Amino acid sequence: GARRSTLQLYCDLKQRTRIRTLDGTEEPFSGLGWDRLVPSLTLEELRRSQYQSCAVVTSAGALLNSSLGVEIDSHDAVLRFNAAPTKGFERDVGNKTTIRIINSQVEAPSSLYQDMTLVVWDPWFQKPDFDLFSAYVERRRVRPEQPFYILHPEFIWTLWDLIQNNTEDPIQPNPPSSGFIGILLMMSLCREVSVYEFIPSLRRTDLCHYHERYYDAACTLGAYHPLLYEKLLIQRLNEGEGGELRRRGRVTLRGFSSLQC
Ligand code: NCC
Repeated sequence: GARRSTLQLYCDLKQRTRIRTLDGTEEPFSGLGWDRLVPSLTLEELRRSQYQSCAVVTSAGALLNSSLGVEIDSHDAVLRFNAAPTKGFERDVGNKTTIRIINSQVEAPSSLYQDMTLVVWDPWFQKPDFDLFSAYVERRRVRPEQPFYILHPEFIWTLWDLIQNNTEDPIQPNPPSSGFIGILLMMSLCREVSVYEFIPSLRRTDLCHYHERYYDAACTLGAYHPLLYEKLLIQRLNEGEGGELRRRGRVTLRGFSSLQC
């Protein structure tokens, strides 16, 4: 079919992306008193006034030797993933972390996760891939002041539908990567979003993460997650100049609140 215009694509994403976190009102959580366990403000209420500019920092090896740290930290809010550190890598990735998204496989109690909003996800509630609930309850008890959310699986699968609906090939029936989830989250919370090394720059490399010596091209291209299709979709939304993508690995996206649909 004819390729839809970029604005139509943006508006489709805006219309269908509704951040949903576990609010404790559904069974079995309500029976366990989770409506009192979850933070009283939802993730969106937490940020009632939108951030002006946000950075999404992937964990890609191509960030190494990028010297992007100062640029990344200049954003109002910075999103990072899983166990990706800043300490020792400040020059390349900065050191500000406003929100961290972790998949349920990643252990929560860690000094990496202090002083920020934490968001954990798992594709299933009935039978989660990993038991995230006990760790969640424990952390809410110990640090009730820290905003900590569990994304609703329905939100995760809505994002999967978005990717499939904008892709001609049938994509694998596995959840999107944390990276894609994070990008859509920040498009909901910010007026403009800079995404770093999701679409590889000239520094593209098989180095999986900037912080460890492990080489696997699947980290960048995908195997389990429909990562390649996520990237093709995000590339279509890029409003930045080609040079920014090639040299800095930066894609510039509009936040949903800046769109008139
Ligand atoms: O590797 P990961 O992802 O933590 O990376 C976070 C996000 O950055 C983008 N990325 C990463 C590396 C790379 N070379 N290119 C990239 O574009 C991706 O968008 C990615 O989502 C995950 O999505 O949660 C994932 O988590 C890891 C792992 O569980 C955690 O790192 C543990 O700390 C998964 N790896 C394994 O399970 C072995 C990975 O598949 C997905």
